[in-house]
Amino acid sequence: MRHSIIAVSMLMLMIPLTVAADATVQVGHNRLEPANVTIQAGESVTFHNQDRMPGGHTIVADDGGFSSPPLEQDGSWSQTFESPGAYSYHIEQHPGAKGTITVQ
Ligand SMILES: [Cu+2]
Repeated sequence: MRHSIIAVSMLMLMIPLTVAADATVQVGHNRLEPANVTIQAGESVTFHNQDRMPGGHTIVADDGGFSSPPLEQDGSWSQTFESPGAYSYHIEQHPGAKGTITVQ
């Protein structure tokens, strides 16, 4: 009995970890690592800004479909993608830093 309570408690602790980030992109000056990621519909991508930038780094969809707030150094932001497709994006402050999120 005690063991099953412990097992259930451990499962409940694991749930937030499994729904957190399905893919993570590291963001920096003119840098996205990896720039291209593939996820399943309903999963999310977390962008983590590593570099200090006046005003922060902003992640924006090329078509304006999504946009992050300005990310300070060590700031993170997640976007969930419900519909399959290819989503092109870039860093607003570094337009040459481009990537694609493929949702299957
Ligand atoms: Cu920068």
